[in-house]
Formats: sequence, structure tokens, C-alpha cells
Amino acid sequence: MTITITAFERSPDGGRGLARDTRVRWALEEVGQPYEVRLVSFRAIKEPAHLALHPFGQIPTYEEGDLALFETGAVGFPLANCHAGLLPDDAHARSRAMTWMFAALNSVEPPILELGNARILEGDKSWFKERLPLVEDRVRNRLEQLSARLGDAEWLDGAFSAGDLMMVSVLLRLKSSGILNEFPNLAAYVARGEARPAYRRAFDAQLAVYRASHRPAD
Ligand code: GTB
Repeated sequence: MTITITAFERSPDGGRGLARDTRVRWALEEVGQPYEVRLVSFRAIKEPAHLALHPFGQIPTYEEGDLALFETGAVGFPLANCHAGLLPDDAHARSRAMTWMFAALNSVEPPILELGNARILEGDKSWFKERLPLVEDRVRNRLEQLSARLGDAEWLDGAFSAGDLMMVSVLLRLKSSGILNEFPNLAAYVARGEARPAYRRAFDAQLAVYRASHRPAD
């Protein structure tokens, strides 16, 4: 059955792979499933056809036969459950890997998103400079905890899993902030994720879309 995901036809991320379709592409590459991409505009994602797939009018979405999903965390489940490569066989280890997926999305990503929003949306406010250190410290606090747990391990819980895929994807958004480099073990962890062949294929695929959409007109 063909798998189709949606992605921005013109991503605002400068080809850095930060829009969330990259996570889904990465997961698909890890489990070796071919997929098609339907490129959508910012206008189209707010129209009824897309809203039927994604109630919040966002990307990515995931369609496979009569299964239609949204939310990157949820999309990981059918992929990880039905194909080898993202979850361990042992039942407890599987549950722990899923725990790390939730931890990435619910405990680590929110302060990182808050930092991004502060920088992008609040930079012109009189209180921005006063607030920024508070927001940055909330990120540091989470990273300190994560760094302590990871220690010098390669991945969060044994072999690479969907939990690592999601955690690395979340941390990647910090690369330009400099904060990640304050935690050398986390910076190395992210670099290990980025070095995976499946990640490289996913990154290159989204970059190709970005380059095609930003090519100067003939
Ligand atoms: N919780 C959802 C999930 O995990 O799937 C969140 C999905 C989401 O935020 N999608 C964003 C979107 O569709 C794109 S990825 N936004 C349009 C809208 O809400 O109207 C977020 C994103 C966008 C741009 C950059 N960037 O330019 O660096 C990075 C991340």
C-alpha cells in the first residue's frame, strides 16, 4: 500500500530539515518503507481537503490505504509497530522506547518551541531581552536532566529506537542557538543521529524540495 505524507512546497526553514516532515521521512527511511510526498502550500493546509486530514491545518500528515494520521508522534506508531527497525522486540524495552518518544514531544520539545517562539515572535517587544534568559534557562534545565540521563551512552535506552529518532529531531532545533553545545554529550548524540544513513536520506529528500522551490526562475 502506498504511503503518502505531506510537506511544505516552500518550507520556511531554509532547507535545514526543521519542518516536521523530516521526522516522518526519517522514520520511513529507518524502516525501509518507500513513500510519496504531496507538497502543500500554507494556504492549502487551511482548506477543507487538508483539514479533513489534519484538524489543525498543519503538516505532516500520513496516509496509507484507508489509514489517515496526523501528529508526528502518532505516525511513528504504525511504522514502528509494523516494521522492524524502530522498536526493540522485548515488550518492556518497547514500552521504554515509546516513553522516550513521549518524553521528547511532551517534556523536551515544549521549552525548545517556546524559545523559538520568543525569538521569532517577540524579538521586537520591550521585555524581550529581560525574558529571553528565563526561556533559555528552561531549555538548559531540561537539557541538564537529559544530559545526566544519557551520560556517555550512545542512545537513550540500548539500541537506537523511535525514542532516539524523536529526541534527536527535537534537539536539532537548538543547533543554531549554541545551547546544545553547552552539553557535549547531547551535541555528540545529535551528531550520531544526523550521521545515520536513514537520516541523511530523509534530510537530502527535504533539501531537494527546498532547492527546487527556491530555484531562480528561468
Ligand atoms: N504537533 C504537530 C506534529 O508533531 O505533527 C505539530 C505540527 C506542526 O507544527 N507543523 C507545522 C505547520 O504545519 C510545520 S513543522 N505549521 C503551519 C501552521 O501551523 O499553520 C514546524 C516548523 C515550521 C517551520 C520551521 N522553520 O522554519 O524552521 C520549523 C518547524
